[in-house]
Amino acid sequence: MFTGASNLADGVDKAFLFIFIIAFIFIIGISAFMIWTLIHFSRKKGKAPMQFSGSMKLEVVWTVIPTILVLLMFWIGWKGFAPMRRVPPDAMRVTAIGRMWEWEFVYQDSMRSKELVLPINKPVKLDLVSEDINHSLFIPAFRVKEDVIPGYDNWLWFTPNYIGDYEILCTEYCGLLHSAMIAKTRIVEQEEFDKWLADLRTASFIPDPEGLVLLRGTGCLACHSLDGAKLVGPSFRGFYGSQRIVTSGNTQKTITADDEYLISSIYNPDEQIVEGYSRGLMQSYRGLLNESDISIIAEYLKTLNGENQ
Ligand SMILES: [Cu+2]
Repeated sequence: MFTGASNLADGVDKAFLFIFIIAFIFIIGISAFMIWTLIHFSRKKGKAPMQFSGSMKLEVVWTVIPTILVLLMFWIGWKGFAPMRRVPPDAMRVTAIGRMWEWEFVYQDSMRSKELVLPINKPVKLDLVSEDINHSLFIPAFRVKEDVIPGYDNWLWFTPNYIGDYEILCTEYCGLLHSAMIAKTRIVEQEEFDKWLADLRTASFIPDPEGLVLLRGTGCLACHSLDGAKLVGPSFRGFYGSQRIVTSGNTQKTITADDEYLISSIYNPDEQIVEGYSRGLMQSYRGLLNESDISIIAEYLKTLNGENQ
């Protein structure tokens, strides 16, 4: 009947369905009784109301039945919840990092991936780490959701049991691009997973350019793309040496994107705003990036200009 894609989905769905059916019966029953009362005791019919007080039978009925129902809800809910906090000892460990505004997954030996690739039918424990503010990791298809809080060791686990691609969402409002904080989990056969992991290992042995490491580590890439896509701020692609129209105070002018402009944009981001973008969205990175960091970034940005330069 349901198509949850993890071992935990069944327990969650059963509790949900049970509570839903009871709520449904009650809303229909109560509404029907209210409508019947309105019609039956209408003033036009001229029925005299009956007066009475106290009914042991009624008191017992409306105490005992709801008590049984909520105890059943608790029991069914508990049976779905308890396994979520019992991790199998052989579970594979992956660290899930949340930051404004992306997810990153770290496999053994600090291999990093933007996509959570997992082998089918193998339990996995995700250690949840936030690098900035509160986030919450939610994989609807697996029926798992847990807060990702800075400085707090939260985790979740599940065993994926269907091959496929599923969405990972952030479900704790975390600022401007919260709604874009989406990643993918891909459940594959064991052999395909082994191959993917081996490729990831190979890729992580080729060191990234130092400038890229700085950009990534400082969180620049959440707002500035490397591929020309327009995010919160202008893309880094084709940036270096380009002519751009900026607003400084009330005056518009055309400037060349050079070292000086780069330093000014990083330390005083609101001073010169590129046409089509908004003021007040970027903090100053003075103290986080020094001038030698910026010249390393500048060297890296030059390599992003492709054939144009
Ligand atoms: Cu978030």
